Amino acid sequence: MGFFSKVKKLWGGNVATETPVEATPQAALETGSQAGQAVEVEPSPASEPAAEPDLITQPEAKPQTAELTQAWRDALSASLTSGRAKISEWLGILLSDISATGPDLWARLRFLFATLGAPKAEAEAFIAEFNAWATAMNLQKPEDIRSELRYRLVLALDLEQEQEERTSLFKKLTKGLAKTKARFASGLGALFGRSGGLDDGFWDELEEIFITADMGSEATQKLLGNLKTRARTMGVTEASRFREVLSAELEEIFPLLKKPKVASAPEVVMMVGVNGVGKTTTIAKLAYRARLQGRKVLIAAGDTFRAAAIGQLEIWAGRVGAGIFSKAEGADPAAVAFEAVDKAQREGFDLVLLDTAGRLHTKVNLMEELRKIKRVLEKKHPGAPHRVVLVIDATTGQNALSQTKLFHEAVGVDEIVLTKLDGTAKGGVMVSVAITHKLPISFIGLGEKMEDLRPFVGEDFAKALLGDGD
Ligand SMILES: Nc1nc2c(ncn2[C@@H]2O[C@H](COP(=O)(O)OP(=O)(O)OP(=O)(O)O)[C@@H](O)[C@H]2O)c(=O)[nH]1
Ligand SMILES: [Mg+2]
Repeated sequence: MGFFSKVKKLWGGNVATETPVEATPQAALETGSQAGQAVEVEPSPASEPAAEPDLITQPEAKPQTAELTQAWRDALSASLTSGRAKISEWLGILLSDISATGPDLWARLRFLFATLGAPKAEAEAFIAEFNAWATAMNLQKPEDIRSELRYRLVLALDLEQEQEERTSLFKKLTKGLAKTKARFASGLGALFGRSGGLDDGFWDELEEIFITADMGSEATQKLLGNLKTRARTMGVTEASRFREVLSAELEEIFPLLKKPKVASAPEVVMMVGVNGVGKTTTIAKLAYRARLQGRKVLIAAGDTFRAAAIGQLEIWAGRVGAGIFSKAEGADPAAVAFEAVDKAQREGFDLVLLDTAGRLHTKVNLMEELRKIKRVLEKKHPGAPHRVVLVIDATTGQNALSQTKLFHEAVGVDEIVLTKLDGTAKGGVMVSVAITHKLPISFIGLGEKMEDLRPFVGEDFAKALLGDGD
């Protein structure tokens, strides 16, 4: 569900092209702002016209300026009604001649939302939040403003699955994987280019490539076994056709992510992982995503070992517009978890993201503590934690395997977030984790910005890794 839950039904030709009518204050109230009202609205059939009271008006305070000429309005409306959501096209029109945030941009955004029939309260909340973020993060470069606005609109309007957005993410993934690809694929090109069949020499060479790519011996053996079977099934006997086999195997190697069943709100997500892997920043990024999708998010500071960890979370919560629950340094993390869920239940939060400490995984205490937190959560809120998410730093290579084993045995990991994939040559570790532990990867971190955490798609990963140019 996007933030503008009622907008998507209008996409694809049914956008309001008439001058939008003014929303009554009552209608604005009924549509609710995002806070505490993340009510799932079933999209109605595309043919259903928008309810008039939900439409917002053109900005009254600002008379038509050069930026809001009729020609500009017509161009934007035409782009929006052209049948498909071509994000870059309408975003280009929206931002033409705009180089800074300010009244001109807000007026244009109001027109965009009015044309889409967005509830006024949500449109105003979007603008206010974007403004606050741009100020807090000191967004000044036009490309940063554009990139931030695009991410926000894509999530708010639920457009992440649109082809164009997927293509843009794919490009980013390819860029992030460049070093891994260089290592993983160096040698593959020569191997696939040679004439002849899949003889022992071929398999030995392939094994060496996998080992060099930091895949580890256990995963390498499993992968080789799978590939032999797959080559037989596909009837591939030539080295020159082996790329198809490897590509098909990689596309299927990553288990699919299961949607958690949440019988009653809040959904509780427990983040685990060793020191410095990116747990806290990933929590901020996940909170940010969820907020942009219209959910009410509470961050719980379960890493009570360092005051700085609590402070870091408080800052992030403030920035991304999430609630925060924290206790003093040294407090019992299980008590933090319990009280945070209690607060979430009382105050109608949709999602609780629980940070935990990440001291060395070789310390047994940490695992005991995590088990205790899990037990307390289960007791407090049946079904919780709905997801235990293990954060892994891609740059650690083979250590990722032992970390996964330890955390999985201790608390049962549901999914993995792989951070710092940008700039490392060790991304091949994803393949070994998937093969060895059969755990799905939900998100990958491709940089330090909020928008750099993106859903993982195995098929795209395989394509990016084995695509042209190796
Ligand atoms: N390049 C890059 N840096 C990242 C990514 N994710 C996190 N980081 C950086 O990694 C560093 C550590 O992140 P934290 O979120 O503090 O890690 P943590 O796991 O909470 O660490 P502790 O609380 O000390 O256990 C920060 O500087 C982040 O900006 C990513 O995907 N790419
Ligand atoms: Mg942390």
